[in-house]
Amino acid sequence: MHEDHPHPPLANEQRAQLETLYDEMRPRHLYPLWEVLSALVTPEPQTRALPAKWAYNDVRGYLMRAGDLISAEQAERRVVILENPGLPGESAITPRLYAGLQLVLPGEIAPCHRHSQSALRFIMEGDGAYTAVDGEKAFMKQFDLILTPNWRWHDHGNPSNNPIIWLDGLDIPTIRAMDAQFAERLDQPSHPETEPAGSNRAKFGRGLRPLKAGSVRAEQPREPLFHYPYAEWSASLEALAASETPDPHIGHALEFLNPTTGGAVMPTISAHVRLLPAGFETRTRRSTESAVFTVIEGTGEVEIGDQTYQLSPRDMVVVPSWAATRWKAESKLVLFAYTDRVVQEKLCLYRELCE
Ligand code: GTQ
Repeated sequence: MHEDHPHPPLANEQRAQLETLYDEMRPRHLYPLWEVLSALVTPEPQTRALPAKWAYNDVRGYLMRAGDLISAEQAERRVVILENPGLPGESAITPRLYAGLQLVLPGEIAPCHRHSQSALRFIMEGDGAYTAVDGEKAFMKQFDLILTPNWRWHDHGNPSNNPIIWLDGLDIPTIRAMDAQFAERLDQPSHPETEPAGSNRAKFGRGLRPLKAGSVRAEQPREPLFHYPYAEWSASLEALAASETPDPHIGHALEFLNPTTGGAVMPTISAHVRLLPAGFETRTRRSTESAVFTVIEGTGEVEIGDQTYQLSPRDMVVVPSWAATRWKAESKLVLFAYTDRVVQEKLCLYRELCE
């Protein structure tokens, strides 16, 4: 297990007797740890996930073809999954995260359901469609972030004249690893309206929260704020960039927060945006979180492990755990990212290595 303490070699006769022992153990579902220990307990993270990049227009082409072949109602969710090339068949972009591009055509409704998985939507194209969370609509604009936290009813509708496409980020593999998944459909396509559109932002998006008399806290969902508009986060990011020198490893960065906890937006997914000024190159960084990035604005390059990808708007890349990563901005580069950092922090596992 440790290279500085090599194991004494096995004699041939000893090896043969051990193999006999293993043969007798195997039908009883018993295995020798010492044969696998070094693969189980590794000095550094060993992930099956590989770095990868998807160009938006490439995925969009397949998604629009699917749009001609199957309705949102028939599909329940019309989504092309971005699958990590190292995790074939797992519907996962990292061992803990899922990614897909979802299309809702004008006039369509993706019917109301709820599930144990938490989801975020990052709007890639179109405006005027909505996600309703427990019957409150959030109307989408390009590059808005919308959450559908776990077990909240959600339906998507597109009353606009243009197709709407967004990046779905879910914790499907994490919840699968817990064997804790439940899901149900509402008996009608759209949840009845419970609150006017925008209520969540008015009540929780401005550093305020409802107050009631008495010692009992006003009842509210765990994640009451679920819409983070581009107009707001980009203004904050520009203001930050104007007021500080960029962090040498990640540039200027702002994390999206749950206003009731000051922590990550959902129990299993962290999300943030970054701005790298034109010409800026980060230093190399590794972290145990796995991350999905999309380019909002600008061009540049990213090195992820032994891969180098050219970046242009709406490209999507996946950074596996512990892959050495370096970003270069050609023009001003703005990125959106979601990661599993919050899970690792709760488990006291999160680590970074900054060179
Ligand atoms: O919109 O609720 O990409 O349930 C995968 C599963 C989207 C959704 C996905 C889902 C959804």
